[in-house]
Amino acid sequence: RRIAPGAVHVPGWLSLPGQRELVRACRGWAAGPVPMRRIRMPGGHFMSVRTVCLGWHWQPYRYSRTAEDAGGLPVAPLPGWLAELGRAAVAEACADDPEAGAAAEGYSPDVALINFYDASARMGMHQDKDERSAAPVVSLSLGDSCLFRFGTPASRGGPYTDVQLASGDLFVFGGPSRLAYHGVPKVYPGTADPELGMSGGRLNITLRVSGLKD
Ligand code: MD3
Ligand code: FE
Repeated sequence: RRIAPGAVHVPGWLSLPGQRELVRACRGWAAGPVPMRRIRMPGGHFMSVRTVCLGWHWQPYRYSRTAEDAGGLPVAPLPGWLAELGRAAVAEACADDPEAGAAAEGYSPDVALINFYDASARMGMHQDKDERSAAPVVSLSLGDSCLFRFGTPASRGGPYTDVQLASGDLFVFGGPSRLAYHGVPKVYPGTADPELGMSGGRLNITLRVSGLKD
């Protein structure tokens, strides 16, 4: 399960009922005050992934409490139960690799980014460095499987490890892997369990510590 120092993949971590609950919650958040939508990059292009944020609003390359790109509305709060799930996730990953999280009891994410991938959505190789904290990132996958490409912190151009992420999988990125390049080059349509209650596509929830104060 340890892909690299600080990077732990736990296939099938979420039960099917647990996944169904998260899918339902995502559906609610997607219709929230700041609805799920494609984020505009500074150069004018729109991401192919659709995103909704909880706790803090993310726009490249900063966090704010309000969505300046959606009428300045305040972002919905991050529910306590979701932060609690993040703590359990980090504790699970630490069992395999203490570097992934260190003090799981103290893990207190204040941001969730929910990404939706349709069959043609992709995410290019990037680093997540808008957070002012070294705390780990927790990733939960739902729906269709994808190809996840995991690199190193040193170079965008590889070497890479390719991993399939399926519904219910947990991935924790901490310690030396926190600034590793990563991306999603491909989604595999029609691979989700019909029992999930999704009508196609892939959801990914990431939990993060912004390091910001109100
Ligand atoms: C490695 N999301 O939201 S999850 C992102 O599946 C993002 O939606 C992808 O990359 C997705 O920024 C990949 C895996 C992931 C998430 C955050 C990371 C890997 C990470 C942060 C640091 C290192
Ligand atoms: Fe990322």
